[in-house]
Amino acid sequence: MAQHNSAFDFSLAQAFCLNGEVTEVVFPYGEGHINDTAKVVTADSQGGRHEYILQQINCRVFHHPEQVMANISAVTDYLRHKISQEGGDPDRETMELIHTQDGGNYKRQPDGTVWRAYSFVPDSLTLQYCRSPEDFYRAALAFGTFQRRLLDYPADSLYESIPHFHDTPKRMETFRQTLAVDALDRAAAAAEEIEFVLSRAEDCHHLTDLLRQQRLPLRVTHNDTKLNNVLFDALSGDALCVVDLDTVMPGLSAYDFGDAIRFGASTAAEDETDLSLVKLDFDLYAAYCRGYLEAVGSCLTADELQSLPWGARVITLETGIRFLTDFLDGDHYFKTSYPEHNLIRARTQFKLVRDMEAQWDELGAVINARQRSVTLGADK
Ligand code: GN1
Ligand code: MG
Repeated sequence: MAQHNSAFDFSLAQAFCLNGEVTEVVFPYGEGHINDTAKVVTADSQGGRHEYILQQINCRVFHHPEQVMANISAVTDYLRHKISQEGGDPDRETMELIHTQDGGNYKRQPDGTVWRAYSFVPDSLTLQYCRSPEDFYRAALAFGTFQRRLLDYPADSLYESIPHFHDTPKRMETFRQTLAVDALDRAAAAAEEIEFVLSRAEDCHHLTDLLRQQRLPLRVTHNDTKLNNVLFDALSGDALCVVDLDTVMPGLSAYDFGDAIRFGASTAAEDETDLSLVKLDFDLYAAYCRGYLEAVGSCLTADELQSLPWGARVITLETGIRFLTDFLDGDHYFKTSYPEHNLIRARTQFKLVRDMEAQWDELGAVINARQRSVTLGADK
């Protein structure tokens, strides 16, 4: 008997070249804040079992889904080739898009929704938090390797799937405008958080100034490097593959390093209400530095390495600003489960920023120490 959530349209599965008949659907699946995801299981005529991810692209966030899909298709093709050349297993180390029956890579439904399908990597799992620094070290290897494999990719051939995505000063500008309107009279409930943001206007410029001065190179970056965007091998525990490539586009190494720290080095969930539980875990931070620099450190410039702790501080501040803006605006962007959800999320981000500020010298020292060992060739 097929088990499924009634909200999932089974006919959709027929639009894609899935192997066999659908036997099971889990919908919604996963923890994403933007797209709607289903896990679909099929059985072929020999009784073989196959698993897929079907995902509805949020077109309020991604205005040009065809451009998002063109980026993902080009980048995953490139990665497959690179992984094969390196002697890896492309079926487990990158995502595989499943084509539609008419040869496309997405399907627009009569109701206007846009869907795509991926193979589900067998025997893989995602983590919402690190069980140990080793998990985070492994995730860092995966994100660092992803960036290293794309070093030669022609960055200007990619579409900017969300323009100004990590343009923190622009995020600040949007925050100020939203605050000025205060459409739902919510500003009073967030007075402390608003003050927190306004007093850090200068920090928002740190990375974009360096970029403008051409002191940091544009790379092909992932831009959404949450721990739960890494697949781990269920058996060995190794990080296998980086997923959620919607925002792959030109960016700074500091964005990817920073977003990973923001989420994965926190001791609590992004929406933890008890702020005394939310801390930046220094051991997790150090474990991430080790894995990331091991995978890609020798390819980064000295200024880029120095920018990494700033990436953590700026992206965490930026994400808090985005949550707070969405709270003031009436929760149109991120999925929420209750009215203060975005405010709660903003608070955890600001708590992490405070922790980073308090441990600022120590965060830099970890990078400096590893930079020295890489330069001396001792990082083996
Ligand atoms: C969104 O969809 P998800 O959960 O991977 C968001 C990220 C935020 C993140 C905060 C396209 O990511 O930028 O950092 O939520 N993605 C987009 O958890 O806005
Ligand atoms: Mg995402």
